[in-house]
Amino acid sequence: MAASGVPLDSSPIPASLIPEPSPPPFSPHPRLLKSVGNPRPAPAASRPFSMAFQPIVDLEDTRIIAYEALVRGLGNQPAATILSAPHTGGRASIDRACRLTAIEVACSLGVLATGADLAINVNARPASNNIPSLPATIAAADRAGLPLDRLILEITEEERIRNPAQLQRTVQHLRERGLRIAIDDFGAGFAGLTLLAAFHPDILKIDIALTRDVHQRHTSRVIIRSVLQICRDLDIQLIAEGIETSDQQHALADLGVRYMQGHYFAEPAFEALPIWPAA
Ligand SMILES: [Ca+2]
Repeated sequence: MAASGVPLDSSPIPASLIPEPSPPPFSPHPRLLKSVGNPRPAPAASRPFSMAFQPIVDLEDTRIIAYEALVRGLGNQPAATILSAPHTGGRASIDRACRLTAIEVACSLGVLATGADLAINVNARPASNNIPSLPATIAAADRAGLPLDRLILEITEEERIRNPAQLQRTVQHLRERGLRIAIDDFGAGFAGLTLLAAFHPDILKIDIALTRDVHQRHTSRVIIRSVLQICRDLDIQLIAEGIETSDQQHALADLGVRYMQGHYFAEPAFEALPIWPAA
């Protein structure tokens, strides 16, 4: 993407970018301390949630390229129980807290030493149809020692983007800081060709809606083959989500899909970084 008119790394964040309030200090859940073997003083107050991590795998090199952080309750309750609960500060506040927790927990678990990147989720805010500029998230990565080029932002679009120019500016600002941008859930809801055209992502994650029956549906295979060609032409990394069976994996591999994520390879692991292939 062209970089003209976008501030450099050391420049102040443009006023057009949405500010992100300073985070509270991170307080890991006591159970986490046991799993990482890195004792810290007992936290005064734990966060109301924690994280699970699911690998994104490279079928060609047989290695994990990234872990996606997925919010969970302290008892490994599903994300919906956290995200649908009322929170002071609203959904944007919980989304931000999730990102900060994901970075802190992943780094505590040793994601840096694995060589894999960390993927965290960002919602395009319905109120402004934009994404936040994430200074608190960037500061959390700095505090945790996570280089920004090891961080992937998976952008989910909850409503149709009405201001693509502003979205482009924010995305360009983040990419100049070294972060990589993924379009999440491509092919579902509003995350489609309009978002792809609005900015040039580094990564495209194809939604389970397209991969679920890929081995049985000619139409899905034709669409994925076409999307793969778009990604090759635009130098975008394509990841297929929701892989649950060997039939799906083989059908996608036959199409030329190299990167995949799903239960077939590894379940999301609560407060742990699962290995793949399993020993
Ligand atoms: Ca995601």
